Amino acid sequence: MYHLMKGIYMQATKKEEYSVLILGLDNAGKTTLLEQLKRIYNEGRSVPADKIVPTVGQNMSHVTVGKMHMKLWDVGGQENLRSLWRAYYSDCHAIVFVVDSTDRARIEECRNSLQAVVTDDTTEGIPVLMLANKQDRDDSMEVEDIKEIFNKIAEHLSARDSRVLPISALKGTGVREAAEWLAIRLARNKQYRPPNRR
Ligand code: G3D
Ligand code: MG
Repeated sequence: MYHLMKGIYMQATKKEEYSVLILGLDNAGKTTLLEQLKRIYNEGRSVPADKIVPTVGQNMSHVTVGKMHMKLWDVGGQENLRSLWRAYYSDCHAIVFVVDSTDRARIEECRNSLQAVVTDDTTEGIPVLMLANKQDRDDSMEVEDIKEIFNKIAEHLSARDSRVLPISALKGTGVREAAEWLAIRLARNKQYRPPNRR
């Protein structure tokens, strides 16, 4: 009886946590976004923008958005690292796909890459947030144009939550809105993909 009670107690007190996978081509701004989220939600414990180096392997950080605990995974986006993304799909609760809005030359590569992510069986039904990053730059594509490019993919997403939002990971513009959108969708999808407890 004691053990049973203890078990129930442990279940109730363990923190609920959602894993969020941050994907996108190299140079999209994934690590900058992760650091910005830490800056906003974890009281400034982050690496300054000029100290961020290209990601080899992965960065992981915990952030708390409102009452929701998130574990954020920033996995390297270089072509040879993209094959590793799949290993994370089945354990994640949402995907954030970061797009460099100034990189017109690679927008097609970006679209194909996102397409591969969302059509994978193991990502079925989880929320996908596309972020049109670097909106602070004069040469960035409009969010409407980026939406159009990703419209075709959105057809695959019809049964799940997806959204395209404009941000500047560097300046922090739109980052709160993105995090709040995620928090709402993660909670809404709770029955389908329950949080981890730790
Ligand atoms: P990645 O982790 O997706 O590979 P990084 O990308 O976060 O390392 O960012 C790649 C470069 O883009 C960095 O510039 C970074 O400062 C810049 N960047 C990221 N987000 C933004 C943004 O919102 N606006 C602008 N203007 N630049 C951004 P460097 O020069 O260090 O390579
Ligand atoms: Mg990086």
